[in-house]
Amino acid sequence: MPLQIIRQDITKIECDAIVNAANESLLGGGGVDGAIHRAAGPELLEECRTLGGCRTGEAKLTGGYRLPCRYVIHTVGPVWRGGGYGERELLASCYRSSLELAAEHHCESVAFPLISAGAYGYPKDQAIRVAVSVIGEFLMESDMLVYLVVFGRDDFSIGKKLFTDIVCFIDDHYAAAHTDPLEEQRRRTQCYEATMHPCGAAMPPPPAAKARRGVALPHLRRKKKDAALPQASQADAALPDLSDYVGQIDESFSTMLLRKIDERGMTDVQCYKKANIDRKLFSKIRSDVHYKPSKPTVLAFAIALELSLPETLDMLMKAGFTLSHSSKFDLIIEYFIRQGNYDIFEINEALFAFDQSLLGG
Ligand code: AR6
Repeated sequence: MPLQIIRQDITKIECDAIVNAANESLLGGGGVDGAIHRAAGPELLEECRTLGGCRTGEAKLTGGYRLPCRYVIHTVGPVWRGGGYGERELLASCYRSSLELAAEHHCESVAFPLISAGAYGYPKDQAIRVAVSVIGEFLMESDMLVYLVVFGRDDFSIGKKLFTDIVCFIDDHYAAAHTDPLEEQRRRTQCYEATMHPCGAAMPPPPAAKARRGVALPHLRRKKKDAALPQASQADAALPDLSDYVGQIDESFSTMLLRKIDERGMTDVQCYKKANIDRKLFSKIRSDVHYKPSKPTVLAFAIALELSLPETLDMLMKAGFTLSHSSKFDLIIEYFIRQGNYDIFEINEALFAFDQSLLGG
C-alpha cells in the first residue's frame, strides 16, 4: 500500500528516510526533533551544524547515523497563527520538498511525522488532511512507500461529525444486535422455540439451504425414500451433470476488475493509484485471472471505481467475500459507499479511528 498510516515511534521505523519536524536552526529541539537527535546520536547534530539552517517550507537531508534509516530529511513546518498566514501552503511545501528530496536520493520508503501538529500548533485534523492530500498527489506520479506516522491517539482524529455519524451507523446496524440484552433474550427464545417444535418435524431450512436446494449436485441427491425433502429431488432432476455445472463458472474477480476499469474509462494506473494499491500487486492481479485478493484489496478497488453497494457486493462475491453487519469494518465501508464518499484516504482515516485494518494492498 503506497500510503500507510501507522501509529509508532518514528525513530524505530526501518525505511530509507525519516522526516524530522525541525526548526529553522536545524540544531535540535523538543518533540519528534528531540527524539530523532537522541536516537541518532551526536553525529547528527554535527552534520546539521554544517547545513546553515533551513527556511520554513523547505527541506534538507543528512545521514541517519544510529537510526535504522539511511537518511533524515529535516523540514521546517509553519507555526500556526490562525490559518490566514499561508500556513497551509507552507505545510504542503514541507511534504512536497521532503518527498522530492527523498526521490532525488532514490528512497523507496519514507516516514513522516505530522509536521507542525505539535509545538507549532497546527490543528491536527487539518494537518493530517494536508499531509494525506500532498502525499496522495505525489504518489499519483511516483512509486514510493510513504508512512504517515501518528504518535498519540489524539494525533489522529477524524472530524467530530463524521465520527459521530459513523458511531450512529454502527450502533443502528451492529451494536443493537450484539449488545442489547433484550435483543439477545429475544434471539435465544426464538432459537429455543425453533428447536422445540411441537410436532417434532425438522426445523425449517435456513435461507442459504433453501437457495442451495435448486442447485444440489447429482451425487448428493437423496434417495426417494427420504421423504423429508421431496422438493429437493424434483429440483435436482433439472440439473446438468457436474462438469457442465462447473463449466458455468462465473467471471473472476480479475476479469470483473479489468472490465470495470474499461467501463469507467479509467487507465489501469489511475485505478490502482486511486485504490492506494501498489503496481506490483496490480500486475499480479492483471496477469492471473484466478488471483485471490484479500478483502481490503477488493474494497480498495471498489472504492477507486466508485462502485455502488450492489456492484461492490458483486465484486466481493467474485473473490468469495461479502459485507456483513456483524463487522465494524464492513459497516464503515458500507457507510461511506451509501454516502457516495469514495475518498479512500478519508475512509482509511475512519477505519484507523475505529481501530480497523485499512484498505489497500
Ligand atoms: N514519533 C512520531 N511522532 C512523534 C514523535 C515520535 N517519536 N514524537 C512526537 N511526535 P512536534 P512541530 C509527533 O512538536 O509541531 C521541536 O522543538 C507529535 O505528537 O515534534 O512541527 C522543533 O525543534 C506531533 O503530532 O513538531 C521545533 O521547534 C508531531 O510529531 C518544533 O518542535 C509533531 O510535533 C516543531 O514543532
